[in-house]
Amino acid sequence: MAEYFPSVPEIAYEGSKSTNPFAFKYYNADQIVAGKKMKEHLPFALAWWHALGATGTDMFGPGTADKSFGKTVGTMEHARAKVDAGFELMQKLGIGYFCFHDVDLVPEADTIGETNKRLDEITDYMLKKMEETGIRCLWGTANMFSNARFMNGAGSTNSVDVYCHAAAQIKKALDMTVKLGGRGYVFWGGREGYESLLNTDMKFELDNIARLMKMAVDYGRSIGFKGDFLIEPKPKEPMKHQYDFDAATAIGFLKEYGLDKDFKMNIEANHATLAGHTFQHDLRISAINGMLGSIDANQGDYLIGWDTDEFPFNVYETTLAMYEVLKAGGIPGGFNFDAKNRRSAYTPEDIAHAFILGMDTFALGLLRAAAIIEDGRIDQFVKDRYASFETELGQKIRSGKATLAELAAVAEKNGAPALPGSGRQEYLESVLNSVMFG
Ligand code: XUL
Ligand code: CO
Repeated sequence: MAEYFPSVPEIAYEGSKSTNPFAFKYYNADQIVAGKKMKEHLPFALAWWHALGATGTDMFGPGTADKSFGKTVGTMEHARAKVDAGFELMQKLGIGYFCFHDVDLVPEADTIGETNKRLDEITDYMLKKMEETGIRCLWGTANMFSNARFMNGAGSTNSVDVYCHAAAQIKKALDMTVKLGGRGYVFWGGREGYESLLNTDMKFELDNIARLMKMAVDYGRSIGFKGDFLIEPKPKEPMKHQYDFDAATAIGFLKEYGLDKDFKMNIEANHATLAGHTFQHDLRISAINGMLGSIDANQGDYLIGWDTDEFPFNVYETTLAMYEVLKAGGIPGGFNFDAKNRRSAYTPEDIAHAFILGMDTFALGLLRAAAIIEDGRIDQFVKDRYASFETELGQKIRSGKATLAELAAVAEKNGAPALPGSGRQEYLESVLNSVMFG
């Protein structure tokens, strides 16, 4: 079989002193960290759309990377070459999972029936590769934002015909996710939002999105899908305002419509920062609600106001993210590199370097997060900070048994309270640095 990345060797762990550009410096799959192998903490996934599809095109110019894999783009031959290239890349990098949109896999045909036939053919081919290699599917999804028909959204569209088309795509994407044994099914509502409230019935749209999700859950469960449905929040881009703004908003929506038992969050770092939060914030919000499902592992650029989908290299961010993941006892999903090379890094070797960077950055994050927990100073500080609520009165408040009048009487008796203990932020930041850098 043709080799699509002949200049990329199998990537092995060589340790932090290695200067080999084609080696992991920190990601050592079988190394035990906090009681588990690194590869079990970090089920990495390749995003079909970026790794095998994105060419670096932007608003001002065409692609710079050749992702034709020697075939004519838009043909089934090309679709099969992408499968071969993708599995070769995943095997060379030791990546155990992939994620896909329906239209990442095959060119869309004029009719749903013909597109579905193509999808059956390609998933048969992928299944064979999966059996040969042991590589698995992390999650599937339907692309309900690229085609012009979705200009006003899918679940939030004003057109009942478009709504039906979205239903057909979700149904097929769920069939494929089950066929490929996917752990999750994602809803990213790229066009589920609005540009102007002058033309938008917000309540109507939210109700309809929830109805579509409910139908998806009913159908998914009826065909044996046991994994998590996932909402991937994002505040804006492409729409001015997107309904799944951030984790807190999406969780509120799921609870409002009774969908919270079937759904969890797929938190993307760059989406969290676009919402004005840290990555860690949205992970914490998800975790405390029991809804930390999966992660889209990338990073944004703090100077740029859109979704740059960069491979992560910010070790502070991945350390604090892995701290949340470890404290939550792990995630049922995985770490999908929803990330792409920069436009000027267009060669096949650049793709390998990008994954090495991302995997090493998360491995470092895992190592440092485990060290923070092991060190214990930060966790102990947080516990001590709330110690006044360990008193009898504090316990009564926490168990919901105290009344406002009773507390007012205590306040009157005690007089003005002393200032609460210092937050010691700068001290804690220096603890973090000393644990991270030794
Ligand atoms: C877009 C984005 C999507 C989802 C899947 O910002 O993150 O690629 O991950 O539709
Ligand atoms: Co994403």
